[in-house]
Amino acid sequence: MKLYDHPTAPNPRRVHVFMAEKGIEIERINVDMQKGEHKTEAFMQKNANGQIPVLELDDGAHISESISICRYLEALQPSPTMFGDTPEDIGRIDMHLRRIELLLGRNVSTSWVNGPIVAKLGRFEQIPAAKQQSDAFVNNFYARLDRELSERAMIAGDEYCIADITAMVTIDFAEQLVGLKPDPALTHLARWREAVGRRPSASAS
Ligand SMILES: N[C@@H](CCC(=O)N[C@@H](CS)C(=O)NCC(=O)O)C(=O)O
Repeated sequence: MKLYDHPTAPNPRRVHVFMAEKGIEIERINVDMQKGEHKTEAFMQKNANGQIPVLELDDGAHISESISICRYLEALQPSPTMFGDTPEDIGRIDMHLRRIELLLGRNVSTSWVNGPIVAKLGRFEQIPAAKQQSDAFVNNFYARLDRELSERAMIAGDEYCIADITAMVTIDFAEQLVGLKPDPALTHLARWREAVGRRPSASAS
């Protein structure tokens, strides 16, 4: 197998952290996004979205979407589980994962697209009202996570899982590149971030 990715991009980071948790190693192919390698015709054959990461299987098939790649790897190597192993755990973890991706991730993405870094690229019309709304959503979501983390150790329960990986990567991206740092007064969220950051997988790149 080969993983087409980039050492510092956030979506590939989810797969890197997941692989580190599982002790999985895969040959990496660095896609130079500055040079637009992810938009070439050859790359679009691998992923019609023109995005990384993409997993190339030994038979030449391709799987893109970070979570789909993680699910494929989990099916190959179930232990230690990151998606749950009982019906209840699987449902609960998936619920939290979807909330992180569809609510937090989507709004961080709106703030990113309408923020100063992307504005300089001139690729998207800037909509300041959308950014104002998504910034507020993200800050409210941080407060909600803080309340939830006052009652349990990790995002989806007491065990570390794929929802923690996705939340950590999304929040780090929001903090470092979108200017959406969680308020330090959210002490439960800060405690959780410290705990997930102490895991060796957190620095996988
Ligand atoms: N939903 C995809 C998103 C992938 C994605 O947005 N990747 C970024 C790098 S972090 C990318 O390739 N951006 C270039 C583009 O969208 O043109 C996933 O979860 O893997």
